[in-house]
Amino acid sequence: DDVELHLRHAVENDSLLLHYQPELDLRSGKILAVEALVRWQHPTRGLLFPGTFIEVAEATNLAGELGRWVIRKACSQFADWRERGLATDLVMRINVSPVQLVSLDFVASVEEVLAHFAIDGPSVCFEITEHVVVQDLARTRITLEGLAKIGVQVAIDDFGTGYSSLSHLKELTVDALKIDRSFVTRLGTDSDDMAIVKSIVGLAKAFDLDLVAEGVETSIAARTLLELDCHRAQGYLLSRPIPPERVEVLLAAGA
Ligand code: G
Ligand code: G
Ligand code: MN
Ligand code: NA
Repeated sequence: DDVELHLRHAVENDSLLLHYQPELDLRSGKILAVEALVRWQHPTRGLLFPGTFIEVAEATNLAGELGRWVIRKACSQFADWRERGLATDLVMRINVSPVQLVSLDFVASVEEVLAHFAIDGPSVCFEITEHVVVQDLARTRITLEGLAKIGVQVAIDDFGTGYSSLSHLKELTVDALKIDRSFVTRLGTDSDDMAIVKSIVGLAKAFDLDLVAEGVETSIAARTLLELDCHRAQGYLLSRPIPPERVEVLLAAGA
């Protein structure tokens, strides 16, 4: 339909763009990573968020192309920051869709992009959601093992909201968990959320995984995370997703 046609045009003509949301160390305020989030500069409707078009891409055969565009763009940006000395220890986090994860040439295509931009595997982390993982566990496992071989990191996004979080930890090679924001937003005032986050901190320790809290909107949530020994955080309190020029200002300031 119309959206599909326009989206295809957007992918082909570079009218998509990436914003980046910083992830901070709550102890030092340093930026540890950024998450690439796609936007569409629509000719008449203005700046569109992925909620309005990712589903269209997934429902058509555009998800693969869109996904490849995002990976290439994020890596190109990252390489540029590296060259300018802005991203020495930074990790670039990139969301990937189910279609990408089950694609047989995904790992090879990632390897090619990394080589092209001279980026080392561990500097890149793909975020997969639990809902995605359950769709084709066997195929997903093969892809994740391939990524592990080339040193690329994988995080389970929206952790805690999926159907079988714990079995995923046993069956998949992952490096990090991102605690779903529904457990984080009211942290410090809601005792159930406190118990849930505490147990996820324990899981991450037991499986030796990096842990990131998303959806940090208040200073009491940030303080509570520190008390719970979860120091990597992302959320509106720290920064909204911002255009690359604004990330550069933060990186240059040594944040
Ligand atoms: O950017 P926003 O804050 O509106 O993100 C909404 C949702 O879209 C999030 O769940 C995010 O993971 C997803 N998303 C953002 N960018 C991408 C992308 O490049 N690829 C995929 N597959 N999902 C994305
Ligand atoms: O599913 P994923 O984690 O990729 O989602 C990223 C989305 O979360 C983006 O749409 C981003 O704008 C949004 N987001 C980031 N920080 C916050 C926050 O503190 N509160 C809320 N409500 N949304 C956030
Ligand atoms: Mn994400
Ligand atoms: Na998430």
